[in-house]
Amino acid sequence: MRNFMKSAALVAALCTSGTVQAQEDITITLVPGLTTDAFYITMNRGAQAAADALGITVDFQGAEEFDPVLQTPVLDAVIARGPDAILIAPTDTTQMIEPLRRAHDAGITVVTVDTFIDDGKYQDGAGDGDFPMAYVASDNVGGGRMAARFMAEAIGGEGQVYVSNVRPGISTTDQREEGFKAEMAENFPSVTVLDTQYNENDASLAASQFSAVLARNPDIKGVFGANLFSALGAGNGVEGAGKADDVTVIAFDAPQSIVDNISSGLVDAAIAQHPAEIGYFGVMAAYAVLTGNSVPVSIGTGFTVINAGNVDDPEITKFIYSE
Ligand code: T6T
Repeated sequence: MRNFMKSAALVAALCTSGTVQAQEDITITLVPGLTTDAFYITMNRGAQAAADALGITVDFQGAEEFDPVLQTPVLDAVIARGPDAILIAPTDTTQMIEPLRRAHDAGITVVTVDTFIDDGKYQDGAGDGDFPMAYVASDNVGGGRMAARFMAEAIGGEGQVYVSNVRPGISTTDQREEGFKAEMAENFPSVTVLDTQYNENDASLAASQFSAVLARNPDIKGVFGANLFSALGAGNGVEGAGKADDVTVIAFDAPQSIVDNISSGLVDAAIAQHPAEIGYFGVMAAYAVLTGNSVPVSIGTGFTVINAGNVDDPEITKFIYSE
């Protein structure tokens, strides 16, 4: 029955004499990494803008923590309701392949946003997780390289730094760390990158990890917070240790709290992703597939760097994430 209704929506969408037009019966569900993260709240804002433009329905269903064990039952419930497409930020590159295959097998179009499954190269005939139709995201390796360049410049090209990260197995944050380390190794050989500290998206843990790293390495020069919670925690840890004048914090992501830390001088720079763009183009990609059009298998979205020099510019602050 569900498949019949899906085909009816598709036929309606295709009978448009060659023009793309609103199809009120197309439904798409956006499944974020977690519902309470300003990054995904902003992504949903972009997704809703695209839904309004197309006259379709997009809903937002997710878990409260970034965890494949919690994301899977949410996804199963979404599959049972049978939307035409699922846009999802999978919370693990391998553990979310089989749950997402269930969506694909049910005839639901899968597009991944922000994070990917498998190797992230879809529709190339290789790998277990080849079935999503598109991946819409920031260039996370490139973003990690940018963070390394800002860090190296701020610390004078030498000294010890570390990456505060979430956990291995998340495509985005793995790639940011990879890019950060590659840039340091290739272009800043006098910077030593210490062992990564994994915080499970817990900013308090990230803050206490800074104290522990500082105790072992009193000359530590910098911390790269590889996502919102890592960066927030790193900044709090540096502040709590009274090291704001000595330790550089480079943040990935730009909620208001991190932007406030730029204004106060605690954080040197934040690499703001464009999550609204990810949501907007994710919906557009799914809609294109559902209406019989081809889509690029990979769609890259932009960054805006926020620092003390531009933190009050409205052209920049429009990229601060919604709360
Ligand atoms: O950095 C974003 C997102 O890109 C990443 O995949 C997970 O963490 C965030 O949601 C920020 O908390």
